[in-house]
Amino acid sequence: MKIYITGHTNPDLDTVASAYEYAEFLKKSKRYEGAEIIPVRSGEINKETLIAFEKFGAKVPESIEEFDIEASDAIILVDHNEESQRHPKVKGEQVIEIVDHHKINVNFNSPVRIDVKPVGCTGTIIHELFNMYGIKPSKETAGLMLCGILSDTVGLKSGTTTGMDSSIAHDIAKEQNIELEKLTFELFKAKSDITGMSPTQLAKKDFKVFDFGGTKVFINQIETVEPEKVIEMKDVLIKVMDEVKAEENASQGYIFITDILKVNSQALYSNEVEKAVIEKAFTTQGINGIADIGPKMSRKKDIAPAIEKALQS
Ligand SMILES: [Mn+2]
Repeated sequence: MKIYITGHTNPDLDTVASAYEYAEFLKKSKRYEGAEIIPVRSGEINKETLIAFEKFGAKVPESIEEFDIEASDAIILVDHNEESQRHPKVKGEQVIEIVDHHKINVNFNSPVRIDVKPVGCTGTIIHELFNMYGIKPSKETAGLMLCGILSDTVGLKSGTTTGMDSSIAHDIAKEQNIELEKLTFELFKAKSDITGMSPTQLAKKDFKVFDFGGTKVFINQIETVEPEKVIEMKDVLIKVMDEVKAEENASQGYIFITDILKVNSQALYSNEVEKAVIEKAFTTQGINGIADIGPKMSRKKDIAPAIEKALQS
């Protein structure tokens, strides 16, 4: 039997890294002895992910597209659970485990092992599992965990950061003699690099599609140290949104531009319905397609729940 481990589509650093990390955990803990464990990625990796894998000498998982997944194979989801964020090759009946730190929105026909914790990063949960089983992650895996934590918690500053994320990050940094601030800055720089990206690519840079009570909502987030560079492109970004929404089967679509140094986000919307949702969700006022939503950084904790709530009422 083969067991594939995959993160969400349009992958970010934590999602690709946690597939790699969890593969090592399963092999070392011998949970599925005899099975072939294969970490994969559900899409092209971004610059930040590439830098992290290169820095720690880890091999980037191959694309799920390269494999013929058979009905007898099993699939493990890391860093996501919702059907709208799974790769089309992932069939619900093949899922045997979920390791995640997002809101749960699943429905399976058979029992599934689920490890979900409200921490800042999936890598943190996997690190905890290593500890619980008395095994140690390799240097590469620990390095990726550190990068994933810094990326997902925006340098341990996001509201999603827990003491567990912070202490694991500090432990790994100490063990490998890494300066946290320096590594954080390297990742921030890679994350903010939008050179060569078309408006459509930028509009889909880091998006997720949510199903909020039947309404499909596209939420893209651009985390950057140079928000003005993105805001300069506001009008063209808004213009491509109709096409992007159609492609992703979403009836609403938003782009959030997050200034990761100043800890502030602005929302772009493309019609009056979306404008009303943003104004209600964040008690703000939109002007010409853009609204300041204040010191909010986390899509999971600050942004998506506020939109879901505004849609419900
Ligand atoms: Mn994550």
